[in-house]
Amino acid sequence: AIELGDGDPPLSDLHPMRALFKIPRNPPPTLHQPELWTGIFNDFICKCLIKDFELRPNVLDLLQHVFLQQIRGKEKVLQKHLMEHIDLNQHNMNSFTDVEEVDDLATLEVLDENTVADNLQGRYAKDQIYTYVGDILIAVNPFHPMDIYTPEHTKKYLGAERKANPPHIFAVADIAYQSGVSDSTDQCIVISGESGAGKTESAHLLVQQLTFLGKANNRELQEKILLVNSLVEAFGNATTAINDNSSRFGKYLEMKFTSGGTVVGAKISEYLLEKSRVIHQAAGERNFHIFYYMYAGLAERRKLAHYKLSDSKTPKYLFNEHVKLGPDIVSNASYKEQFDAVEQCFKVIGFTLEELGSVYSTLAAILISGDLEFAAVASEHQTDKSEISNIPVLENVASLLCIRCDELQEALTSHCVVARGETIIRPNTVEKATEVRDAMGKALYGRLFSWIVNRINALLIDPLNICVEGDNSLNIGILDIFGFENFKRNSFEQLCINIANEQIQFYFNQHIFTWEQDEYLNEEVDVRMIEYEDNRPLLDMFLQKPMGLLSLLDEESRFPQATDQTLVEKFEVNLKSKHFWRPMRVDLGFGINHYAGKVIYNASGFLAKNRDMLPADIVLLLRSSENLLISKLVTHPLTKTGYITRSLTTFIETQSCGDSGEATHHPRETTNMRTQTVSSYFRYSLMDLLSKMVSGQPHFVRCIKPNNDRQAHRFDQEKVVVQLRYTGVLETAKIRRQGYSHRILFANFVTRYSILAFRANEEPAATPESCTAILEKAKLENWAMGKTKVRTPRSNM
Ligand code: AD9
Ligand code: MG
Repeated sequence: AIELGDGDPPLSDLHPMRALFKIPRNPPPTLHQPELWTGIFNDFICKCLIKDFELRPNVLDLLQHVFLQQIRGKEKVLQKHLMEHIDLNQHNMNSFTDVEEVDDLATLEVLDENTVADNLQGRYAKDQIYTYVGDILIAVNPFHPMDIYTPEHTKKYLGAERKANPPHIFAVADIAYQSGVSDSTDQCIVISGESGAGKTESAHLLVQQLTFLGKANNRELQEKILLVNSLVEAFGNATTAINDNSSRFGKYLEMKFTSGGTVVGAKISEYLLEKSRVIHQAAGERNFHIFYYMYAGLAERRKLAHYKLSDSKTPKYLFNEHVKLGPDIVSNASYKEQFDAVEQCFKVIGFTLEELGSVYSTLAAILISGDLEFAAVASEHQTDKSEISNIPVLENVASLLCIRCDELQEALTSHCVVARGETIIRPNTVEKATEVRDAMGKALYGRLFSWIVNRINALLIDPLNICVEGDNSLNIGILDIFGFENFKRNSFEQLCINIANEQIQFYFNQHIFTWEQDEYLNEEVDVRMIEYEDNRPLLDMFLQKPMGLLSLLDEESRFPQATDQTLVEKFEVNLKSKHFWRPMRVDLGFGINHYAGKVIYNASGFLAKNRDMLPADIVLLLRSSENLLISKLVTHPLTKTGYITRSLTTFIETQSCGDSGEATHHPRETTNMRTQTVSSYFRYSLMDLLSKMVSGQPHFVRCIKPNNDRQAHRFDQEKVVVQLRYTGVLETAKIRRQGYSHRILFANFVTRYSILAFRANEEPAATPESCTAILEKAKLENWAMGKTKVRTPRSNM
């Protein structure tokens, strides 16, 4: 310990060292606590100097010298302590766990993976889940209810200066709203992050705040807008292995305001619903929520029989070894509540009771159709004929769809072709009939989903006609898509989802890059051109015509004889990109090196999924339904609102159903039927989405998942760092490091380093001159003086 004389003042009295070292006032440390001083000095050197400038012995010596002088004659003892504690050669940034937490990571003196993660971790431990990186909001999923979304919080963030409050998703809504109204420009809030990171929750909170900001004096409309998400998500979300409420579609919700900022309506665009989930779910996963809600809700109302649903046998489409019809579905109180809530949403938004009944009938028909069974019929001439072996099930489906039973049987077990001008009926094999059954279930669900979305839009796009023509109305869009996915087995759905994420990432990069450049321009700092990793080559590989992956897929889908094997070979021959490879020993496998990591896809089923065929016989039959909704679902176009809608569901078969030879479909059957593959529609949707996003000023929310177990208060640094890396938060850091990326406000710089050039009791002004004096005195090199900040290149620690 250091021996001090009685008269020694506490060191905290020395100004500006107190500010410099953040010496606690109460109680102030004295020289009796050398370990505290050592810690402070250590902290100071490491946090400021090493990080602001590449560590140079001359600076360190100088600083030590000044520091030791400041504490008046106790050099030797302190020096010994210092040397013991600071092993500069083995200095490791990561050992500093007491990183100062900041609201805005862009103000961190070090912007590397570990510092950022440390910062987020420190904040997360205090339930501060939101942090800014410049104008981007990072949201770390708390995995427990938070009390920061109360009406008081809503008011607190209303038109407030950003710095006045801690970071918050409400602040993003506010900024988007204020800039929209004041600049009269459309705004677009892009939420990204992996599955379960909190995108959908964030989207809800944004709508909540924007509805409040839009001060709708029409409470009814306000209520309707708030219900839209819940309603659409009941149909488009499902339990997956990762997230109990996983979005299985992309959603762009636009809120429409008058130029004065009053909310007048809303509109949803939906993208790429994962229809295959209707007929099959991976182990541990479930079908779309609505099926379970409806089952439980109808059971409680004793209406299962009305919709021909069994109360004793789980429908195949819901069957899952972990889900029992009785205890898990029918008696599930939460499902019943959800059903009531969904019905309430429908009613409040304006759906009629008749429409509701039709929706339930369609859902029930889909469920029951999954139980249709086919058996092979051997006959003299045809050995590949099939028939339905459970006629009562067929009758139920036909009755719910309001079509004729015999016609349904025929449409499932045979198909019409025209050969040499003659219409021929050809039988379907059991396999083919099963495919048709499943195609019908998927198509009905997809179309029902689109119809619901369109109906909501018709009811909610400025229902009161407030925005008269000529009024420059304002749109604020909120994009909530499915996050990047990499499962053990990845199929066509994952490919589309990941390409969409690739596109969003590209858009993000563009903006961050531009933002960075603007900052240099504003500060009038001369920098060399910054290069950055961009994923454009990957996007080109997917989207280019005619040799991009999607084009190749479409081309192959046009050949009846093509197989998934020939498809992968086509990819291999034509995709000349370092981002594509064929893994050894994986049948039908191909690998893509995505921005967020390598994914191995299995091409099995790609062609069928891309063709997404629904036989014309089924379309025509459904069109004849006496149920208006059903016939509407299969009549193109689906929309009455004039807005672009998803038309994945309009894909119907125009090819020869895999039949060989010269047979083609009867012309009558293909009239007015548009052929479009999933991938070509997907490409079109991406462009549609981008055009919407580009037309508005973007705001980014980056959701981070802190652990894989959905646990509250658990922060897995490694997992977070991976996300920071691929979401581009760290890419921004990388870009910054290449130039004078590190910036310190004059005032901060002077406070921090004045002792290098000024006496301890001096308080130099926060001017470029003071900063220059310090920089020159300390013989620092490679710095640039901006208009408000000193800039240095940061060392790559
Ligand atoms: V996916 O790509 O659609 O599978 P999301 O949308 O990113 O995914 P979601 O918003 O559904 O994730 O969040 C997952 C779960 O995290 C929610 O069901 C909540 O239980 C939890 N969560 C997310 N954000 C918050 C929050 N702000 N407060 C409390 C939250 N819980
Ligand atoms: Mg979601």
